[in-house]
Amino acid sequence: MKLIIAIVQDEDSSRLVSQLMKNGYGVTKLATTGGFLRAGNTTLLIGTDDDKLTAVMEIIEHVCKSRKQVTSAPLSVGSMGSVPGASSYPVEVTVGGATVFVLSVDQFVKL
Ligand code: 2BA
Repeated sequence: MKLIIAIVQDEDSSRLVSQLMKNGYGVTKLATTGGFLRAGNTTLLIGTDDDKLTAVMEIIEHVCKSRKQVTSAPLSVGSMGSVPGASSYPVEVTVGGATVFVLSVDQFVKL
């Protein structure tokens, strides 16, 4: 069995959960925050049999679109890190489609 941890954009999360549920997969949805953008995203936990992994990946890939987003990054000075009070500058980053981790599950029990 596999545990798929998929970090996706909030905009894609409802449709992705619907598609997964429609195809018979169990899903847990967590509200999370990305460390870089400090913006909300969604993390889905999907436990499934090994032979369904590819099918789940295809659904995630089909639903989750990558987007450009402009954010502000703090000015930093070498190893000193960000400068308090200093202005930030805009950077364009590509977010999404999905950041996916696949873990092998030793045991799955419902008590
Ligand atoms: P965030 O950390 O908010 O990152 C959002 C997007 O910002 C990233 O998209 C990437 O395009 C960009 N980005 C991240 N760190 C950067 C940096 N140091 N310099 C320039 N651009 C940077 P994704 O790579 O698609 O990641 C989307 C979200 O997935 C991340 O949100 C984070 O919540 C999660 N994530 C990504 N890689 C991860 C990892 N190795 N471990 C845990 N979570 C991860």
